[in-house]
Amino acid sequence: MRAWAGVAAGLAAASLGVAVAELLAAVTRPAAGPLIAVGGAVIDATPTAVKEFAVRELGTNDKPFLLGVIGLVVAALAAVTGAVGRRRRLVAVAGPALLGLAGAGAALSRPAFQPYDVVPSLTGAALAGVVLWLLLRSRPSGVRVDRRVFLQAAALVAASGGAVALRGLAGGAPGRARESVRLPAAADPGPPVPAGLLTSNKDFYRVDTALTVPRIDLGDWSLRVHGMLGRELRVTFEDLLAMPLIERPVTMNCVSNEVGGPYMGTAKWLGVPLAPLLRSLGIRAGAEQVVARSVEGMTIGTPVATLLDGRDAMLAIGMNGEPLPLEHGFPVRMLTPGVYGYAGSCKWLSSLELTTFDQFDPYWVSRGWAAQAPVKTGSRVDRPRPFARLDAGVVTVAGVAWAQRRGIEAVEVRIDDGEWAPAELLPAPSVDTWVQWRYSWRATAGPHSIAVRATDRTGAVQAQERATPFPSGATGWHTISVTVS
Ligand SMILES: Nc1nc2c(c(=O)[nH]1)N[C@H]1C(S)=C(S)[C@@H](COP(=O)(O)O)O[C@H]1N2
Ligand SMILES: [Mo]
Repeated sequence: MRAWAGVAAGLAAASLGVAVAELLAAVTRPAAGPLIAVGGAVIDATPTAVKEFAVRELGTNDKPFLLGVIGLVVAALAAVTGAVGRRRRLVAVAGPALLGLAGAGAALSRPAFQPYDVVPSLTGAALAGVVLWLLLRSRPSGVRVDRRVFLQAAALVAASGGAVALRGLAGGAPGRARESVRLPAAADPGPPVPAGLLTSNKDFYRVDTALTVPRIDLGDWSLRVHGMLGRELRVTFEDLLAMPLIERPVTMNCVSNEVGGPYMGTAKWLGVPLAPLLRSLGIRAGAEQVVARSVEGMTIGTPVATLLDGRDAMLAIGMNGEPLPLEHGFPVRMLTPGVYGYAGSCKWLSSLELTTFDQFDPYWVSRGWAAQAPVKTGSRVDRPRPFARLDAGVVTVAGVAWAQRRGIEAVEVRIDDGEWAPAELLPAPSVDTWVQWRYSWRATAGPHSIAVRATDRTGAVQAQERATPFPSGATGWHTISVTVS
C-alpha cells in the first residue's frame, strides 16, 4: 500500500471515530465530547497572558479557532498513524487508543464530570482502531491496489464522519426552551432610558470560557442557594418568575477590555433583586463572598458586602425585554452593577454559595486576577473612528464615559497639545450606566490627535497612566489619530 493510501485510511478512521464520539456525547452529555472536552482542558490550562492575547486578537472567534487547531492536530496525528500503520500494525492500534485515552482523560478533567463521560471517546477510539485495521489490510497482498474503490470507501467514511461530527457539535434542539418563556412585567420598572443608550442583544459583547453555549432545559434547571445561611433554598425558573422583579439599565464591562476596546455594553436587565433574597435566608456572621457556579463549571466570587451595599445586584432573567439570549446566560445569570463581569456576573447560573475568601478562590482569582474588582472610571471616543479622513469644518466628536456606582461628573476632550475642553453630557438614567458625550470640534487641515478623559462624581479624574487589563482592569486616556483635509 502506498503512503497516501495509509494517510487517507488514517484520516477516514479518525473522522469516523471523532464523529461517533461526538454523536454519543450529544445524547449523553455534550461537554463530554472529545473535541469540547480537550478544548475546555486546553482553555483551563492556558496561561492568562495567552488567553488575553486570544481574546484581544480573535475576539469571539477564539473558540472556532481553538476547535480548528485541535481538529488539525488530530488530523495530523491520524495521517501519521495511517502512514506508519501500513507497516507497523502496532502503531495502527496504538494511535487511536492514545487519542481515545486523551479524549477520555480530558472529559474526566472537566468540572462536574461523570464516570460515564469516558464512554464517547473510548467507543470512538475503538471504532477508529477497527476501521483503520480493516482499511489497512483491505488490499490482499499481491493484488493490484484498486485506487478507486479504496478512495471511495475512505471518502465515504470521512464524509459521514464529518457530517455526524457537525451534527453532534450542534447539540440538541436549539433554544426551544427559551422560546417558551413569557417574561412578566417588572414590579419596579426603574428609570426611563434615553433613546440610543442601550446596546442591542445582537451587538452585545460576549466573553466566556464556554466552548459551546450551554443549552439548559428549563425542566431540568433549578438554582441552589446554600452555604453560610440560616437555611438553604432551591428555586425553579417558575419560582423566580413569581417573585417581584426589578428592571434596570446597567453597563457591563469586561476586565480584559483594553483602553478604547469593545468589550462593554449597556442593556436593560430584568431580574430578582439579590440582596433581599439573601437576607431572607439569614446570612451567617463571617460570610464574606458569594461564589456563583455555572452549569459548565465557571466559578465567580463577589463580596457579600458589595451585594448588600444597596446596588441593584440581581438574578437576571431578561435582557432588553427578551429572555436572556443563550450566549448571555439563559436561563439565569448574576448581574452585579459596578463590578467587572468576571467578578459579579456569572452566566448559566446553577448555584450560589456563601463562604469566606479563605475557603475558596474563584476561577479567575486563582489565576491571579483581583478578588475585588470595581469597574474603573473610563471613557472612549467612538466617533470619528481612529485614522478617519475628515473634511475641515465642524466635526462632532462623540463617545461614552462610565464610572458605575459613582456616576460621571464631567468629560473633557483635548485636541493635539491643546487645553482640555468640556464635552456636552447627554442625560443618563442612573450612575450604573455609561454616559454619552459629544463635542463640536472646528477641525483644521492636517494630522490631529483626539484624547478624552472623564471625571467621576467623587471628583477623581480618570487615571492617565497606562495599565494592562491584568490584574484589575486597564487604565489610560483613550487617544485616536485622524487626518483632516
Ligand atoms: N458561566 C460563565 N459566566 C461568565 C463568564 C464565563 O466565562 N462563564 N465570563 C464572565 C466575564 S469575564 C464577563 S466579562 C461576562 C460577559 O458577559 P456577556 O458575555 O453576557 O457579555 O460574563 C461573565 N460570566
Ligand atoms: Mo470579562
